[in-house]
Amino acid sequence: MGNAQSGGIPREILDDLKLTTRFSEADITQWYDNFQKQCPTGRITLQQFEEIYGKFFPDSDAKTYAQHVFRSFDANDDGTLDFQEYVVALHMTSSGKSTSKLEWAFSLFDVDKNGYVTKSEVIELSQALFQLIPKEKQANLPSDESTPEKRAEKLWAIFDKKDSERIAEGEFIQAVQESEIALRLIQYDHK
Ligand SMILES: [Ca+2]
Ligand SMILES: [Ca+2]
Repeated sequence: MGNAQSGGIPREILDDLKLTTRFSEADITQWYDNFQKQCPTGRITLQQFEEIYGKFFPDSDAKTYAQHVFRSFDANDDGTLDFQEYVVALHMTSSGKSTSKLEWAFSLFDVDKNGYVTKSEVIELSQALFQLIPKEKQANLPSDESTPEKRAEKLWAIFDKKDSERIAEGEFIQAVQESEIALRLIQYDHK
């Protein structure tokens, strides 16, 4: 039963990742092989991570967003991610609204990791997300979503907080679960 080593990835890691991310065995195995080639040390640096994001977003500027994503997964702040952290990062950044994805989205917005999201953090992430949108798409956005600042205002209004207030994780998750607009504003959808 399941002793086969697919492409060198330890079975335990493969099973664990299949369970957490629902990615297919074939995809994970393929990424593992690529990861081993690109990162022989078994760890990916911020710079490599930015390069991968750059390939995902050839028509926009993903660098700032990539830095935020990296920060949110580099729990021990050592400037590297291992393969499992890397795949979970890919999974979390794909669109969706499961609780685990929204918990992660909260940690993405909580730039200073103090357990709350302030309006200035919302503005900071709105700017990073906006840079992911290709220029020609930016031109066609609705007028109340056409700049990072407007998008931050719109999102903050859904959170129903004063400018000086902050939002806790539970409130953040609830607001996004109840509002398709909020969900759309906290993530970039390739469609
Ligand atoms: Ca780390
Ligand atoms: Ca914070």
